[in-house]
Amino acid sequence: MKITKIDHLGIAVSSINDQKNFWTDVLGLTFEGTETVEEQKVTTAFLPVGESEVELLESTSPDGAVAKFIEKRGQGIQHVAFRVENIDEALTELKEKGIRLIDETPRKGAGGARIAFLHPKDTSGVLVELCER
Ligand code: CMX
Repeated sequence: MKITKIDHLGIAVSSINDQKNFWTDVLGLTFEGTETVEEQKVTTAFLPVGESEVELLESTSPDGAVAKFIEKRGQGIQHVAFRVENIDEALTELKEKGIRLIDETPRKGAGGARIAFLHPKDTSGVLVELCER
């Protein structure tokens, strides 16, 4: 498995509209609009930072992963996403190594990426996303 970079940090927010000022006006990152990913029950906003990005995540439903995360822990880093060269190979390898896969096969993420999540119980408590673009 080859990880090439941190693709993005996923940050759960109660409202992209209410929270984006810090990331844009204060930090000076560029807001490039939003995209809703129904399958993940989120609206996302990517803000590029060098070769990586910050992804603001707003839930579209009270039973979505991001809504549950905010309910339990409040706003904050919800996942770390690593860019991989070949997500199918990576998932096969991780499964062989006994890592619990939330997604056995890749799903479609924002920006047309192929994504899959690993269970935080097997990853030092950090929800890890693999992402192939
Ligand atoms: N980071 C770290 N730990 C997390 C977590 C997160 N984001 N979300 C949940 N957990 C922990 C919980 O605290 C809990 O730990 P304890 O048992 O010690 O309390 C454990 O994982 C299980 O949590 P749960 O409440 O029983 O399970 P949930 O129903 O909340 O599901 C998870 C957790 C990770 C399986 C679910 O959120 C998931 O499938 N996530 C992947 C999809 C996703 O996050 N989509 C949103 C982003 C989409 C995008 O970027 O496009």
